[in-house]
Amino acid sequence: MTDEFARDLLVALKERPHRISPKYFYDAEGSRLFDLICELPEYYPTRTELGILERSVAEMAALAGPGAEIVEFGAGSLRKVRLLLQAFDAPARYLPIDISGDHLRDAAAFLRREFAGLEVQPVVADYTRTLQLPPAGRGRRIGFFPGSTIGNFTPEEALAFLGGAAELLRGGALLLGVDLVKDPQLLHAAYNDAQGVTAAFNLNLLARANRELGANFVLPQFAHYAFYNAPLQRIEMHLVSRTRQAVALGGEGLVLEEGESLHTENSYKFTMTGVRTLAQRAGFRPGPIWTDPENLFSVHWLHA
Ligand code: AVJ
Repeated sequence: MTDEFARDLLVALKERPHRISPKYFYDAEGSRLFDLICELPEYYPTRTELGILERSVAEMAALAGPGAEIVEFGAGSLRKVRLLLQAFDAPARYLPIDISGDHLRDAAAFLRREFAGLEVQPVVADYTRTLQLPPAGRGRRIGFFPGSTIGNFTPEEALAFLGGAAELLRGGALLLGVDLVKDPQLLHAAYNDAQGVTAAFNLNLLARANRELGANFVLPQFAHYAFYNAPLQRIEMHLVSRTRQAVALGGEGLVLEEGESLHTENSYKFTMTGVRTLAQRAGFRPGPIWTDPENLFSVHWLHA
């Protein structure tokens, strides 16, 4: 990961526009900051999705049927999948897929203790690439991709990911959590919180480069800049250079001009019909949609 980070950051600084994958946010400190984001008053997605799952998990369990196995793309917080495991009828197996083996082992140990009789089979893999899963059991295979993580993909990547998931889950379904298009002011606030946690999360990318790669980014010389790009239906996060400055990375010297930006994340927002159309093109048959009273967030049942 460190080598890949060094290589990608160097490429990001040399090419224009400067851009890097948001996957590099998530070292231990970045994951801690993301957990704090999820608790912010302005950041509605986590609590809204949890509310939707709590209200509708019985219906989801009925659709899944007995002895289902849950395949989670990215082993995120255990809170969400725990709701499914508690409500489903004798779930047979839980297969969390994550690139972090440590995180997976911790999560697996925890759930094995909590759900006796549940087989937990972690898969250390990058779920954005082609996946090999252990042979399916007898129950239906239900994919779980919450948190609107799909919003980090470009539309082409999202289609490719969903196409792969549809094949992997054939005969079962995908439970997909998606953030919705809404008042731009609400979107803007969710990525520009008053306490500056999102700014710290964004800047942690440079702090991480200083820690891991021996880079010399001066954090106060960079501004967190997040805005809603309405025509592209996405929040964009950038780190904008406040001055002309030199950066040393991997024995190379680079210059950032005043106002130059490093694009660190896209977070696409969707309409409900947009999700259904995309899912259909990827080989799913769209099923029920659950949402909150304010239509902030949506959870989709997609038949594979
Ligand atoms: C984890 C990708 C769903 O896009 O809202 C939160 C990440 N970035 N605040 C999102 C994030 C800034 C989050 N996802």
